[in-house]
Amino acid sequence: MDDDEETDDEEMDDEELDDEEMDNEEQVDTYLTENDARGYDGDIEDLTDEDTVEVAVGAGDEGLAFDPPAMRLSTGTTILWEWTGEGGSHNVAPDEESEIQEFGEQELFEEAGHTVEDTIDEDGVGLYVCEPHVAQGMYGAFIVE
Ligand SMILES: [Cu+2]
Repeated sequence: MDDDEETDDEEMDDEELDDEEMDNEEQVDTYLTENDARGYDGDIEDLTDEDTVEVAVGAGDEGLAFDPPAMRLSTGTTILWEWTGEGGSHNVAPDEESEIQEFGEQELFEEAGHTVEDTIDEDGVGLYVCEPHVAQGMYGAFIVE
């Protein structure tokens, strides 16, 4: 009987972990789908265990997307936002419903080669938007775990 109880407990823990992961994924997917995020096809790019990841600001045919629009990162990863020079002036503004708030660039920049670096030391979900291009679906999101 003792063995059975132990097994049940382990199964419970696994389910709780899966639920938490699913919540993060669902949050990212819902956010990007509801906002018609450009370039998002349902794929959350797995970039865990990378020290630094690059996100193009002004990607896609018209320069009105983030690339990748959705990604999964490990805690402590540095995000390097790099402006492409396409699509006009952009910023990277954390959404007010974003769990992680300490990242991005509030100011507008247009010129190619502008970069901003953020090292993300907390777990959770980051949701963000380029404020001048809300109507064009310039949205992005990431999971840190
Ligand atoms: Cu923009």
